Amino acid sequence: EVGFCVSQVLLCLSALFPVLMSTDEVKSDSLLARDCSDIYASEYSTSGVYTITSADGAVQVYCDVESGEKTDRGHWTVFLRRMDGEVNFFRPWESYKKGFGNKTGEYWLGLEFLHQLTRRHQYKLRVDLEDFEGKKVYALYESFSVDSEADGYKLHVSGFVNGGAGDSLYYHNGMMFSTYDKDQDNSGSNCAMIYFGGGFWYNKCYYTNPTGHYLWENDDTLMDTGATWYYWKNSWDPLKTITMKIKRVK
Ligand SMILES: [Ca+2]
Repeated sequence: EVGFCVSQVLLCLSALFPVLMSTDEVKSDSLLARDCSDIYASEYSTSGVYTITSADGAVQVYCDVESGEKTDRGHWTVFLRRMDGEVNFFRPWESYKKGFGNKTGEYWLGLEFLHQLTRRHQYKLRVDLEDFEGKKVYALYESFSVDSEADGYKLHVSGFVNGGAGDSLYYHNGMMFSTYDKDQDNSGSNCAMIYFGGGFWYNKCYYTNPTGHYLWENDDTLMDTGATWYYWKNSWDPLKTITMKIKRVK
């Protein structure tokens, strides 16, 4: 809450003393932006890493300005990116809570961040997929939110729109988040452990595993443990790229 309060105070101060605190002195983008929508409104025109303010202070995040149809383009705050296997996603609860990885490459932004954003505003979710042949599809969910840690960071998604990917998240709706060291899934065993998964809203266990073991090619001899989205091709084949991104709904 501290970071949020600080930005509110500065907003008030700058309103009261516009001469003393000109907007130039306030690093407005980093201080006032709470997601990529706010940055879009001011200066940005290319996808890339931007600084925004979370409840815990400044956070770097990848903003996507390209995805979407003409009337719905950009403004996406990316919270998961898999693209080359350079980051290890087999990580404990604390990592998934706080976030990890490389903002210019693969990363997980953090469950607490997702909760803090989606408790205040309504968000939609877009999942972009690419296979090893370069084919791209997506899935859109008109509503997306994540409960508090006390409630297991439970996932809520609804309003599916098919961009060719099919709906693999219906099976995960209403699930709590699980990691290898915090089993809140519906399986008698531990989904993150048995499938070498990272962290996810595992059920018993999954129809998508975007934090799964990264595989560099589609090889039938490999086990079905890859970063996958079953309902695209009704297969467990690993995908080359998976990104999950959210956008504030006005
Ligand atoms: Ca279990």
